[in-house]
Amino acid sequence: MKDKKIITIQDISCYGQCSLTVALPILSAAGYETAIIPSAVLSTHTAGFKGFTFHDLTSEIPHILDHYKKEGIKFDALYSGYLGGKDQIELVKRMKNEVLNEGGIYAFDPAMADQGKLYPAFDNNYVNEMKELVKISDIILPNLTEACFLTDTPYLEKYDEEYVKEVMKKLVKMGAKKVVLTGISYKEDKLGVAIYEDGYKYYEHERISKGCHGTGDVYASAFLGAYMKSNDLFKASKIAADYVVLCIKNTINDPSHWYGVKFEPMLKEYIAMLK
Ligand code: PXL
Repeated sequence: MKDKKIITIQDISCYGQCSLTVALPILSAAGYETAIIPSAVLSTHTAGFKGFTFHDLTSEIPHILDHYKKEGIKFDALYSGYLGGKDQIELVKRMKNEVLNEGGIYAFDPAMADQGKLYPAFDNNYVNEMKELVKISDIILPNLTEACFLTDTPYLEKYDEEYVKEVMKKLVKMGAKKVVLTGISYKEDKLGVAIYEDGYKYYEHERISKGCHGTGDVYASAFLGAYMKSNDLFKASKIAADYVVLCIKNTINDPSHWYGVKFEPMLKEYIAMLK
């Protein structure tokens, strides 16, 4: 069987355990050749560090894509995460058209908001443009905040299954083929993933803490690695959730590690789950 290749576009936060520094090791551990397009280079992520640097790489991306087109370089999956700005949305569309193999998967992690708020770099204009990527996504992996922004739904802290189903249906109506909605909680001590494919499913697991930074990126990467092996949305969602729980458990007792999760020592458990 031909080995599968993935291309992912997201930022390099040089320090802080998110985006490419998380996606690349996890997808490599899952066994995939993974190419990267850095959307921007930052000294750190933007959630908690003061005075981070930001260098936008938008102008370089068309040249990279032109080169791939000439060389006939193509991939079995495209995974987009944190982008450097709204001009890159058009470039992600171009990537789907030009570097994704026929039958390849576009996995879209909106990576723009959490806990009811947009990340500092983004505004409503960006949200509106990001709706274009919902339309062309094979699998969208938002948290509830991102799903609410993308569907113009008021964000609620307490909600029921009907509310979650409604948000997911809106994403499907907009064009997303499958939805994996993370961080859904119906009970105080539980957290879970809501899945919408032919119908609604929910995988519930223990809640370890209020939440750690970077778990969205760990989740999306671990999900894609598992999904490309099994084509089973529920199974991949569960493996990714179980892995994130292990990573959080491995981190919470170290208060100095507030900026990300120590996912690396748990990679062997992730690999075992994939077997
Ligand atoms: O984990 C999402 C993320 C990725 N990249 C950068 C971020 C964030 C979240 O804050 O700031 C630069």
